Amino acid sequence: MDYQWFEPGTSRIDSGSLVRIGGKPVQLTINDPRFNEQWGLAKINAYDAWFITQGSPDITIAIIDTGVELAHDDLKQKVNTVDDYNFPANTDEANDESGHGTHVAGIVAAETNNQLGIAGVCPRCEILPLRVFDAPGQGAAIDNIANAIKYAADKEARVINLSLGYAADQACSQTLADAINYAYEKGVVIVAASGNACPVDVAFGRANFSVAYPARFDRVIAVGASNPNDTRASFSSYDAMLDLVAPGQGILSTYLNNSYKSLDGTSMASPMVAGVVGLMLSRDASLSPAKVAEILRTSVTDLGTSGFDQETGWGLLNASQALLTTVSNIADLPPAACPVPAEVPQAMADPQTDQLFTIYRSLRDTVLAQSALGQKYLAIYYEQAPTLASILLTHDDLRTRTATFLQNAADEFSALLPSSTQSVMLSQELYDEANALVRDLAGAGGSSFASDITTVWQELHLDAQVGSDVKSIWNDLQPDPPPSQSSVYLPVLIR
Ligand SMILES: [Ca+2]
Ligand SMILES: [Ca+2]
Ligand SMILES: [Ca+2]
Repeated sequence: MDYQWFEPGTSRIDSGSLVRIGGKPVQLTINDPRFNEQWGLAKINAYDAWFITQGSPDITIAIIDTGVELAHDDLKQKVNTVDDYNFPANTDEANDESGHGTHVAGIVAAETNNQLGIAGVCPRCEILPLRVFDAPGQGAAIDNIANAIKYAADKEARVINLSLGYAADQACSQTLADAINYAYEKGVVIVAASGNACPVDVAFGRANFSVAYPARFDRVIAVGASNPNDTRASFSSYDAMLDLVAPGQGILSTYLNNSYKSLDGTSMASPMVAGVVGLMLSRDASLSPAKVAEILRTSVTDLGTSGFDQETGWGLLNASQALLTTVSNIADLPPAACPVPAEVPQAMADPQTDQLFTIYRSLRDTVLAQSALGQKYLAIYYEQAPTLASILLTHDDLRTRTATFLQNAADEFSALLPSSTQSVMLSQELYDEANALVRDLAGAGGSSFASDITTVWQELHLDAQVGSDVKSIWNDLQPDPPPSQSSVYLPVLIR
């Protein structure tokens, strides 16, 4: 049976359930060829929701991220290219060089029923791309994120998606809190990722799962990731500050160079909620942020233990139920302010692993972040970090081997640091250990993870470099001049 793609308003709702038109079950034919791979849309009842509304171009959803690939065939009709902005570069074009923001944007509102790629949660909503991340693999300055939040509110975006953040045991930012209050008081609904476990922390058994900033603020809806089994995705951060979960594992969406990619992360769960909020506001533009949060809270599908629980919050996002739920007037939440009154366990530390962390952080900041090649590898690492964390959390042997490898390779990595004059040869033993580990990690992840990690490993050609000085290997690999230094970065990124 083929049915047309309904214009909004052609179907009716009665007493809380979908009406069958002409007494027959009505179907929407979604012709996006990869729609069937979008398990998350089925989980949140997006299909049922689209009988009620498919969204309105009057509702703008700001994506504060790495930018959006503006020319992507499944997005280009949907992006606002008048008001888009690149904050670190101070230019009026928020194109994406990393892929993350393009992926997030497709989840929210990819062009739907265009016989191409995927469908978006809010098919007719508008996307406003705001770029706050610098070069691929680099961070985002808090000032830029705060400015982007205020800018989105000034441009009358009704929803802001923040698939970014930093760990809850880092200092609370009042600048960020002020920007959130500014947008909230203008009626903007702010949705953010709860955070992902950091693989290096996981490897050493000291992962911090507390809900990250800015999701931690009450006025920001904190979204964790669920998996196809309706349980918390293993990498997904949670505590009493979590609001709800949405599908965030194996999520297919738009990606760089007009492509599509499947990724894991609370970064993928947050835009599911942002898209549903877009649908809610398309139906009733008068909803306040407080009302939206209350409707989301009361319309979820409960998971885990009955009622609120820390791992899945209120429960699983339910798009159609959210559109059928109404609430009476509800007061605004008190302003976001630092510190957030909630206990955050400090990461368990011991001097030996602290020393290793110092080496790997320096490697990230003073070596990898300083070259185009290093940035490319960092971007891939950030993107695949939730999958890597998930593998390490579920495979004890791989977790132990990763920690052992990071310990064994510390001398080699230290030799790469600018402060080092040490010459360290890459040994056959270390190469073999790394090779076996990469192979086994690749085998434990999905195809997108396996493909990324294998590609990087092959590109490094380390098999031909055994016996060479590790510093000269790296210098030979990256002839690019170092990029200019820029502002202060968030210490941990949810990506
Ligand atoms: Ca499409
Ligand atoms: Ca919150
Ligand atoms: Ca529950």
